[in-house]
Amino acid sequence: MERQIDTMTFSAEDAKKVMETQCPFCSVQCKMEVVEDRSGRRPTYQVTAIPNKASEGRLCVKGMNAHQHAVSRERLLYPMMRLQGELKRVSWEEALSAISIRFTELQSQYGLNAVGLYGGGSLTNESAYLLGKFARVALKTKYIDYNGRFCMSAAASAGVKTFGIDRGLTNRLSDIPHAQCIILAGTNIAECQPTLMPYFTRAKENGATIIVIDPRASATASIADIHLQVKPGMDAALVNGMLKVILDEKLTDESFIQKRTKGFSAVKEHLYQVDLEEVAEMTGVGMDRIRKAAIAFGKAATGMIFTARGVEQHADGHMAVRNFLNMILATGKIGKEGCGYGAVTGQGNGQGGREHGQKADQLPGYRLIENADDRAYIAGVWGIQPEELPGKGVSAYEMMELVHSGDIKGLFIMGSNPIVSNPNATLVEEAFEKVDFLVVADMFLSETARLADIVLPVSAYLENEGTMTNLEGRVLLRQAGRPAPGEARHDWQVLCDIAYSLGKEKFFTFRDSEDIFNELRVASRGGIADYYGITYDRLRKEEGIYWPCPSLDHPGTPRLFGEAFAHKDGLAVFQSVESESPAEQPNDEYPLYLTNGRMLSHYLTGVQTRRSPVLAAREVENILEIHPNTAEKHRLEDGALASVQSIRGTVIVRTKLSSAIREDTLFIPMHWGDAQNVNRVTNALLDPNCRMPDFKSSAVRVQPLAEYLQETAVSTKKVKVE
Ligand SMILES: Nc1nc2c(c(=O)[nH]1)N[C@H]1C(S)=C(S)[C@@H](COP(=O)(O)OP(=O)(O)OC[C@H]3O[C@@H](n4cnc5c(=O)[nH]c(N)nc54)[C@H](O)[C@@H]3O)O[C@H]1N2
Ligand SMILES: Nc1nc2c(c(=O)[nH]1)N[C@H]1C(S)=C(S)[C@@H](COP(=O)(O)OP(=O)(O)OC[C@H]3O[C@@H](n4cnc5c(=O)[nH]c(N)nc54)[C@H](O)[C@@H]3O)O[C@H]1N2
Ligand code: SF4
Ligand SMILES: [Mo]
Repeated sequence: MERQIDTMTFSAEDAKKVMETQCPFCSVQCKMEVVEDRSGRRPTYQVTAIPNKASEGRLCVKGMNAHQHAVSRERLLYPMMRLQGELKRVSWEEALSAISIRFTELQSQYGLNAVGLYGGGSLTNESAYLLGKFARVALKTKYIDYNGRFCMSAAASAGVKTFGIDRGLTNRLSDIPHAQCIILAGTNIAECQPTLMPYFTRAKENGATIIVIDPRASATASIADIHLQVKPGMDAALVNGMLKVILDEKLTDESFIQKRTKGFSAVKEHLYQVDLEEVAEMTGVGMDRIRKAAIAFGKAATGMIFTARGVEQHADGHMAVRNFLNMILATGKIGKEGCGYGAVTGQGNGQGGREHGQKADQLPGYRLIENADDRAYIAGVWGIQPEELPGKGVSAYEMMELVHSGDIKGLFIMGSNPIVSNPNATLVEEAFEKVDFLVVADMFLSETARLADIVLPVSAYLENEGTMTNLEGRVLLRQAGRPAPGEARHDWQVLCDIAYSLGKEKFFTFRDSEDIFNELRVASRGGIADYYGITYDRLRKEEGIYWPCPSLDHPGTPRLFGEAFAHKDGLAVFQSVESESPAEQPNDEYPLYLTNGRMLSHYLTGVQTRRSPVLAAREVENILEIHPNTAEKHRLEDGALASVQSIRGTVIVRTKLSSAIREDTLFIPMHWGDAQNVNRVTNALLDPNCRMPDFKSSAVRVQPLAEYLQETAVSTKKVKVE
């Protein structure tokens, strides 16, 4: 029953392969050439940056070594199925038929919504689009969401509410050097999008003031003129303080506010109640520093604000971003050169991945699944009746809760390692241990794949052609350079194959990724993220095209909001924001804040970067960044193993003393699983506006590991005796 698909062949005489590609990791999507030479005893690889408009010919250490994971011996080469408790090799035919039989059984016994899908922002636009279509057309389930919920949901929903559109950067990167003041809030570009740093240093050379807002003096803070070392989760309050100063100093742009926005009077009213001294107390940032930063931003003729996960991954992440947007609007710094906002998108296709239907409430082109016109349009493109489309499902972590409670009985995961990346990871682990049927499509046996009933091997970036949309909203075509190893297939092929065995082949007759893109173009046509005018041919000739691009002769839209915002009335919307503290405050038992984030050489849960020997060797285990005074107080020496506990769980990490962090705050990177997984500790409280978890502020205690083990041994003994 297997479909015949054209596959690329790799002829023996083809000893030297020159592959033009894009880095599989972050949202910059740096272009590079990888030369594979198989003429010697062992293949060798040479990587060279290709000049392009985003990275301007730079690569960071992850990009330089990305090919190592793609050619790793740990790649999955054939499908596997759990038989007598162990994952064993099976044929594609066996795997596909088992999947369709089990999904069909579960759905006929428990209803269509007994099966859920979980996608990712590393997938190409084509695969992300097809996953959304597969959920709604092949499985007819409402349960689909993706890892971008943890990444972009706060900034995306804030952009939609304030501007009427969510595109990571409102301008192209080349605007940055023209900004005279730049705020970098909760964004560590030096480690997370390193090839973008020269844009900021160039702005500084041009005289810009750089303001960094971060509880740590991060690598990015090294270029700051003003560093506001805020308490975790207090960004919204800090901006209230800054806005108050801007208002008091009459640095608002009244004509812009009047002509281009609405809702300012309520914000003004609200700011009258704000007391700068209280803000300083709440945020841990001195009044003079708040004033200095606010005046620098307010007075600058041009300016930009960038936020990332430090601001956004909180239960008030949406509102915190909206307050930064209030500051942009109040000072009229948008829609012109050197002015604008950037939600620094995370994953390689974190932008495109959030536009075309992987989200619980969404249809392609940012259409909404609960909007009757949007449903009718997409049903027409897909050749079904609008009534056949399911309604909206729930967010990523809420899906995990439904798996845990047994409401979702079968789960299909493509491009994520949720067991490590979800907050409150212990619940997810328990959920996956008891779920009836788990299918994972991955390149490696990740922590999540280890628990699957069926594992499907997929192609890597060097092998899989498709489009990716970078953080600027620029659509780029990534070519395939080599065949997938073993029996691995492309994500989109896997989806077509399962649809075929479910008897839904007539909706999934695609022969290549361009075919899918052509359907996506039509599905997005007239939507907010309109790709209709973008074709593979154009992408081959032009160096990427900024959406919206509604027609074949449209040049694309590098800068948004020059004349009007995307709301029907053309106006941007102010929103007054309360200064709230995070739900979990330090107390006697858990006296410290814990936040978390990234380090340069690893990527997300490390499934890929740990398979790259050069990257793996740079950071072999997880660490705890702790201020020397705090370490002393808690009897910890540099290099000692420590346990960090919240009410949810414990993580074990090696102490690294650092005076760059606040004394009341700990920082642990997110790249490790199992006992080193910081998400065993993090808080799954969700933002009511966008369902972003409160990843970056938990109350914890810390102690030497030996002490912790002794205590737990005593308490387990006690339990046993009782
Ligand atoms: N090397 C590397 N690069 C990556 C990734 C990776 O895993 N590794 N992942 C990619 C992805 S998917 C993403 S989403 C991006 C993430 O990019 P970033 O959001 O820049 O990364 P983080 O390290 O999570 O957080 C940024 C900073 O926020 C600070 N922070 C923590 N809590 C708070 C707070 O309450 N307020 C403020 N203002 N700051 C706070 C942290 O100290 C940290 O320095 O990076 C992308 N690039
Ligand atoms: N504590 C804490 N937790 C966090 C965060 C944080 O800052 N702090 N950040 C959150 C953020 S912003 C994000 S984006 C998430 C990400 O977390 P995850 O969604 O777990 O992302 P990855 O670790 O990249 O896992 C991707 C998996 O998909 C595989 N993969 C890569 N490319 C492809 C592909 O093209 N196709 C398929 N089928 N598989 C592929 C990889 O091998 C890997 O196993 O983590 C979130 N979790
Ligand atoms: S990780 Fe990001 S900055 Fe580094 S090479 Fe890849 S795309 Fe470029
Ligand atoms: Mo992310």
